[in-house]
Amino acid sequence: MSLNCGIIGLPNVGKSTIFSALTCLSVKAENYPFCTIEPNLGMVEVPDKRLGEIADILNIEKRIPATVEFVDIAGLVEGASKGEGLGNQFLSHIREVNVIIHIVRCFEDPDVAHPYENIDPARDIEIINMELILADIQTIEKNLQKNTKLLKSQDQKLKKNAENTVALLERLQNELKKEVPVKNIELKDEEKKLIKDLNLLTTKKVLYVCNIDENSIKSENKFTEPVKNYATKENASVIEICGKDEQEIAAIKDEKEKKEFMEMLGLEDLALNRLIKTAYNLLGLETFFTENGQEVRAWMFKKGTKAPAAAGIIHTDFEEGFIKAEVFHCNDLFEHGSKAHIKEHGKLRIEGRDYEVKDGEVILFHFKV
Ligand SMILES: Nc1nc2c(ncn2[C@@H]2O[C@H](COP(=O)(O)OP(=O)(O)O)[C@@H](O)[C@H]2O)c(=O)[nH]1
Ligand SMILES: [Mg+2]
Repeated sequence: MSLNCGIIGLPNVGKSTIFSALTCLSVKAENYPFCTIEPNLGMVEVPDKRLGEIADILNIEKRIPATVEFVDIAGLVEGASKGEGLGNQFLSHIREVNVIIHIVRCFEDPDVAHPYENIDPARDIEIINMELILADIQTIEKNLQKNTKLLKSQDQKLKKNAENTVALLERLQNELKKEVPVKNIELKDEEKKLIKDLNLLTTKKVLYVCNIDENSIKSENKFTEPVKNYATKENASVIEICGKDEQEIAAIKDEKEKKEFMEMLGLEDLALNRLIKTAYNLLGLETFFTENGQEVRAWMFKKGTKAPAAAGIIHTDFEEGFIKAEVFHCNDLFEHGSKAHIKEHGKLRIEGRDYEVKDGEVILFHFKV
């Protein structure tokens, strides 16, 4: 189970600023020996204060949060789908992510050039989204050619499948030409299956981030309204961040100093934490915990996951050899203060294969190998 977020937007909107703030926030290298961080790729811990609270009560030092991968995808400019800028290179990066974080410039700063000179968030969003739509139209065209050939196949099954695919692709193409992203087109489950491998860019969940001025946190920023309207129309999420402030805060290592600085800015929490949580929620992700006396660890899972599949997130062997799960909720631990008390109050349950794991549960899986 992993969550990959790709940061996109026009040049100079603050992508790298927000990316570097996010990635300098967190991640202890000893926990993630595998995360050789490339300049544009970083692992970020999912903020969840329950992890520390559980570990404190159980007296366990080592805590391992869930992580999200962020990619700073540069090179998206008008004409990218025709090969401008880095051209198709960035498009292939976007194909691999689960969530698109679309940064929109809502700050005025004469020292920072804007490729179109004035600040106009709706126009900027449309330029980027148009490139995504054009890229999908190209992908579909290529696939249509392939499937049109199969219409003449002697194999009836192949032929039938090609007929369905061609009809669907033509429908999607028509909608895309009207600038409707694929995620806003109603599709049956079997239709979704037909296009799954195409990895169309406009099927991805989008989180719009208004990068606002350092001065406008407390006051109204006049540029965010059009972004909110756009997001509502598209059923997308939107949050506001001041990239510059967040970067400065993230760079402060001393916790007390950091807190004071945030108070001075009038911030209760890092906007970056909100960004991570929002991306998490967008995909319907939740968290369960494991604890083995030596470490407490948070794991992300998709809402509705059954116990064996949840065990499989830890290790595939756990899923195959699943026997049962010992489960309690972290809130019961907070209320009763110890595992022994949880048991006394009958809050420790044994659950089987059909059990749906819930957010906040602490689970011990039993399995045979
Ligand atoms: N005034 C102001 N400048 C910002 C803000 N965020 C980024 N910048 C500046 O805008 C310029 C471009 O930012 P960068 O993150 O490199 O943009 P990218 O091209 O989207 O990666 C840099 O000089 C940043 O310092 C902000 O919130 N306010
Ligand atoms: Mg950049």
